[in-house]
Amino acid sequence: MDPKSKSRRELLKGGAAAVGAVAAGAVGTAALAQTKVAVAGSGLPTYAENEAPMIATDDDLVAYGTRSHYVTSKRVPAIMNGYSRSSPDEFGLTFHIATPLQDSYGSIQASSLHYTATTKGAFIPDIDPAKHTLMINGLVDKPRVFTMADLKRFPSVSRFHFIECNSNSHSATDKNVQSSHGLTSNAEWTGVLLSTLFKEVGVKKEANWFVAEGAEEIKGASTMPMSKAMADVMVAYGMNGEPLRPQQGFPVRLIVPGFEGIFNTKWLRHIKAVDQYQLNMDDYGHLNRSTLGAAMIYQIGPKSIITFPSGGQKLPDKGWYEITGLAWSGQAAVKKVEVSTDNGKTWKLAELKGTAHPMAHVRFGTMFNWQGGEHLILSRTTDAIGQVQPGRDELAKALGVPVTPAWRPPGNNNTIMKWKINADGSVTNGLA
Ligand SMILES: Nc1nc2c(c(=O)[nH]1)N[C@H]1C(S)=C(S)[C@@H](COP(=O)(O)O)O[C@H]1N2
Ligand SMILES: [Mo]
Repeated sequence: MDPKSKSRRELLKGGAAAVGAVAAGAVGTAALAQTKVAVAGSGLPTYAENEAPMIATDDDLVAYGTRSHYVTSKRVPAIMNGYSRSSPDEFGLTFHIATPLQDSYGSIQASSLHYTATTKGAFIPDIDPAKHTLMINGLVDKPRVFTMADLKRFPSVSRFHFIECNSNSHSATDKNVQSSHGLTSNAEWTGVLLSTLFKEVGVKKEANWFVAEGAEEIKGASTMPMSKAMADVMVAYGMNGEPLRPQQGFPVRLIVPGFEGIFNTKWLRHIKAVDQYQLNMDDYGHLNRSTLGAAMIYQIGPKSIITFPSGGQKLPDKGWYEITGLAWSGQAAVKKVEVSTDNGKTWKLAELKGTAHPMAHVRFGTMFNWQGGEHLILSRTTDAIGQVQPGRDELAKALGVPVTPAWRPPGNNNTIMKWKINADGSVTNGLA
């Protein structure tokens, strides 16, 4: 059944029920009547004018909630203007689906809106957790097959981490923040550290790398440095307080904090300790045989994006607004975020909203009194190891390439984005 027509039916049914409930509760009705008088001359609506209909919620809604039917924000396929992994991709599949960052609050995304990327497009493995296993073998002393129940018997960790696809690369052609930066999301992940499992099976000295493999027909498989496994990689089964969602790799996935998205293997079924880098299906040019080099290039640099006001939004009137957005780094926690409202001539320290966790998004904000002029607004992250988010021109100069509006820097593009507040309050891409 169409969920919309169902909720409309429930609404009508609920209206009748609400009338009955008010009539039955005499004390309640009297109390309400008093507040139905408008304050004379105040211009405020009467209570009755401000009243909302009561709607009935059915058992399913009570059992597992849903959002208000007034809230319609959605993930959409990443367009990315002809970039190789745009949707549809070179195989005709919808690979990457972007999260609506323009509508997000706080530092995490709702699980239902976390961006998602799946090489097989709409097809994902449908895994029965009771039957699923994770095998760890290769250069280990005691190879072992773990059930989901086995994994949950180890000490757990819960940590905030972002995931960001390497193709989350903005240019002057992006109309809004969902298109320019929607391939990153942040969540609280729960699971067991991979180092705990590796200690359990005993890693041999020569095992400098490990390969993680997903359960699909074309297996998502990546090679990563053993040093990263021992530092902070998680074998995660929980997300934002509940089991992983199918799109996020149910029942178990890898979280590789700060590494680009593709390494965060979903539907994880096999980890192999190896002595050399393995070239797998997932490599898309990530080949780097040096352990140190791999550790450097896989990690996302300090980055930030203003989500309000951003492309496609509008400031209705002159006056005060909070400029707000998200900041992160793939190598440390965020130390500070600065915001400029004059195209980078002057910078103001923004407030971080809550704790900045390592390799996690943190919300920032700063108040701005818009007096109707044109403004190029920018944000810039400095992380806890002192790295500063670079400007686009700065990076182009370092690479010795010209900056055209469509230029998307190679690799993990962590350059500064600009939004333009126009004189009429409309907001557009400031790189154009
Ligand atoms: N098994 C498997 N793991 C995978 C993928 C995949 O297609 N299969 N996609 C990768 C890519 S390209 C990205 S960007 C991240 C996205 O994680 P998310 O869908 O939870 O956002 O998962 C990675 N892990
Ligand atoms: Mo990706």
